Amino acid sequence: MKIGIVCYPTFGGSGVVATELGKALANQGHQVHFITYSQPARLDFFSANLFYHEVAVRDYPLFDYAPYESALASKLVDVVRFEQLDLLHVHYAIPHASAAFMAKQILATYGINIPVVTTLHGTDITLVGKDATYKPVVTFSINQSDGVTTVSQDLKDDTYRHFEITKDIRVIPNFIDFNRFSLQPKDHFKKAIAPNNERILIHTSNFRKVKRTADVIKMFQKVQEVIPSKLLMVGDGPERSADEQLCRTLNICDNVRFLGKQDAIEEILSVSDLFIIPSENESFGLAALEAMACKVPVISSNAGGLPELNIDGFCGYMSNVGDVDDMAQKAISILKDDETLQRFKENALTRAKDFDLKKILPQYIELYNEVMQIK
Ligand code: GMT
Repeated sequence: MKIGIVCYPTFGGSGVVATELGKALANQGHQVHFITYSQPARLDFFSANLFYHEVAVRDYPLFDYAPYESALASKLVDVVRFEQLDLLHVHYAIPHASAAFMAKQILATYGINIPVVTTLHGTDITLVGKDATYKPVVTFSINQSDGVTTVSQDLKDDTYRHFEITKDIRVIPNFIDFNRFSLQPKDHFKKAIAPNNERILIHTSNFRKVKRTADVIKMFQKVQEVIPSKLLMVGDGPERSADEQLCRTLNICDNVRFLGKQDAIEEILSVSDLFIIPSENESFGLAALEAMACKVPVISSNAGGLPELNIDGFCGYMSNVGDVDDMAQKAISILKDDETLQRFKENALTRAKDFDLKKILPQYIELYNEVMQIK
């Protein structure tokens, strides 16, 4: 197949899923064309089956806001026509699904019928998409897609709840590539962070409000009072400064390190003992799955699709959103002795295997074949 993938090329979960999916399809011999405004973060190598087409947005003094959606639609028309693509797969509804719809209409005037698959990732539905600013366009473009997927049952339910959707939605969860995410021997790194063999807790995100990063710090403050431990805060975003200030106020700076954005996240996860994800909402929680694949158990909130990933009492625990006392207590119960911690670590890996790329990739290929047949 010749597949066009549209995504946000950043470190965000939707861009990561889109890029990893494209790489996996290319490994299977499909030709994959990424169409976006800059090189996707995890597409930094050469492969014979991978192509990247940059969407250039022309600036003009008249524009307060450059029309990216029009530039993207035009680029899609161009790439589909001249690379003879079989299918477009767009990740994140806004503005990718509507740009794909426009491209599809234009391509029809050339006698080309290009099927479009839209994957909804979370905030495109739960936060941004349901806002009246975008809702009619999001509803329309989902309904016009030939195939629609969500990354969890919860996101599927939310989509039907908030939008008037006439299309069938298929749940295809996030996946993990064990070739990259698995426990690596990084003892020297562990020693540097936790010289006295303290437990290492970790949070990775884009530090947006929805991640409730302050809860990570508040629960850690309670954990480190009982168990000698360190906290690694990985990533960057709007809440980081306030979180750093909170650490100063709580007087725990010696035990907390803000590492900023990191590429080799699997190496940092490999020295970690517990992953914290207390999000207000989380359609799936790819960051938690990456941790589990590296044998790191998870303390999560029970919001959104997190209960579809984290099995309470097996590979971690769940708490109500904002209940930092409960999160701290449950973290302590996992970290308190080596035997318990080891059991949760093994279980985390066991659970991650349910989302092995090898199991999930065929579900996308099956959907591609279905939408190509009805075209
Ligand atoms: O988590 C974020 O803020 C990034 C966001 C995105 O759209 O890139 O991630 C969403 O998509 C991921 C991949 O499908 C999911 O694993 C995340 O749970 C989801 N984030 C939210 O729902 C907040």
